Amino acid sequence: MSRLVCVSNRISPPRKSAAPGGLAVGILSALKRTGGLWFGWGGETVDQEPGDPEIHIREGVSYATIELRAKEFELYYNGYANQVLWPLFHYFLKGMRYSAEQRDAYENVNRTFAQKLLPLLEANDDIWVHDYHLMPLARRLRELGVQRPIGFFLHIPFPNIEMLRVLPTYAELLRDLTCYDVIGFQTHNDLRGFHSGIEHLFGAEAIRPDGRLKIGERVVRAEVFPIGVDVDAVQQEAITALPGEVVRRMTDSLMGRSLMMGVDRLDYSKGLVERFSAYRHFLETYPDNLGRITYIQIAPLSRTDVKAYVEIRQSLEQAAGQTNGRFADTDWTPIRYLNRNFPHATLMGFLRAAQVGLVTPLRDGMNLVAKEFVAAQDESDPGVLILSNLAGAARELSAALLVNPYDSRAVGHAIQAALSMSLTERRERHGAMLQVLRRNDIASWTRRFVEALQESQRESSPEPPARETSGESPMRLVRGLQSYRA
Ligand code: GDG
Repeated sequence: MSRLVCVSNRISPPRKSAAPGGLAVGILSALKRTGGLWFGWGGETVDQEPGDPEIHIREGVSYATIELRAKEFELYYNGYANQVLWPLFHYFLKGMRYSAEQRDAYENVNRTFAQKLLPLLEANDDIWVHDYHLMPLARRLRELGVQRPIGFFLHIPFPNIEMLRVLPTYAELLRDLTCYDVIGFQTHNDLRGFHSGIEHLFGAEAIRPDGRLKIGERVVRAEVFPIGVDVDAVQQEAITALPGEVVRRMTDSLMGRSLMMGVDRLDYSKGLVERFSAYRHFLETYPDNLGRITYIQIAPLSRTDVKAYVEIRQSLEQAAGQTNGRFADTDWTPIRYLNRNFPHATLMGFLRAAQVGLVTPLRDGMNLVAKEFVAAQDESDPGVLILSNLAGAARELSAALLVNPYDSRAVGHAIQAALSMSLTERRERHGAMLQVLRRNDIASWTRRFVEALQESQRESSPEPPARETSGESPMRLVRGLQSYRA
């Protein structure tokens, strides 16, 4: 039996509440199911050469964390990953700041990841790399002799070649991706974007009629694996949290008013400025709702060292202040805007308590909050999801009220429609969405990807030569020690 090794930029260390972020939520659910190793940066930067990985084992999952050099981390993470790749892949060209120095750091960090991971690998590993921080990792691992299957899943959108071509090193990026055996995308749209790049670089014949890519002698699978949620776990969390102290205090404070909830990392791609303006528009257009609805927006801070994130925070504080200043009464605040982090279960309780879920990113790979909102609802009296048609989730959740997040009038109308929707229609829409979520939950996402990875190995080489390891694997030694570290 093979072992699953997940690799991501940042790992959620054991004994700490999961960091807010869809990637961590997805990987952890995958590994809890299969067991295996999660390898990534542990959150510490150093001035000298990073040491060996630290390893913790908990509930069948091994966590191996590495340190990164402070200077390099700044250029790689705040720089190339989040000021080049993130804005570009989300179609925000204005926010993109390219520099060759950042690009070099990105390459170096990927080389470090490969070097530090190599000694931990075993002969039967299937390696699953996550997200845009680590696109060159397969190339680096191959250079070190790794022959096991390596898959890559992109959690964010993949742009069309006309957008990708803005990146000076776009060809290298595409070539690096073809070093993987399986490349997974959230939606068909992203796969089409990737295909447009492959066609541009290698010609249309590189995409075979069966969908496989033929790049030189290599056959690569590029497919769609929309990430899902653990429906039963979310439901259970929501039901349990609802009567708990924190959620109870919140619902009591509503004094019978309708609740509209938004939960997003504070990120310009999540469309919060546009959302606040749509809500203002709604209050102006439908003044009967004044004093009758409370909108709670939870937006934990993220990437606080990147300028664009500092700016968006200021704009939001201003926008929330303006709306509250204009419409609030002595006993009512229209927007409660919180930059706090909550335990996941509490969030699910908040979502269950809401009559409206407002999820309006300007561009999003998938958006798990939209799926969690549906899963958290009471099936007999469900709330209504308002969802951006520019989120990957809109493909599956077509029974939501779909809106263009830039159109504040349309979003305002959707809020009104959600608040006045009949129980029959709410149930119909919710039932349809729940069915989709159950069919494609987090377990089937993991299973489908891992199966594709294993099949790719059988397809390309029936008897893969194992990488030679001398003596006992360090991973096995650590398992023997059963070292637990907080
Ligand atoms: C990336 C892609 C894709 C939120 N606040 C807290 C918290 N959360 C949880 C939510 C949800 C997750 O974090 C956020 O996931 P999203 O999908 O909404 O957004 P990204 O972080 O941008 O995720 C995205 C995803 O990867 C998965 O592939 O869907 O498109 O951008 O689960 O509930 N969790 C905790 N405290 C919080 O305050 N514990």
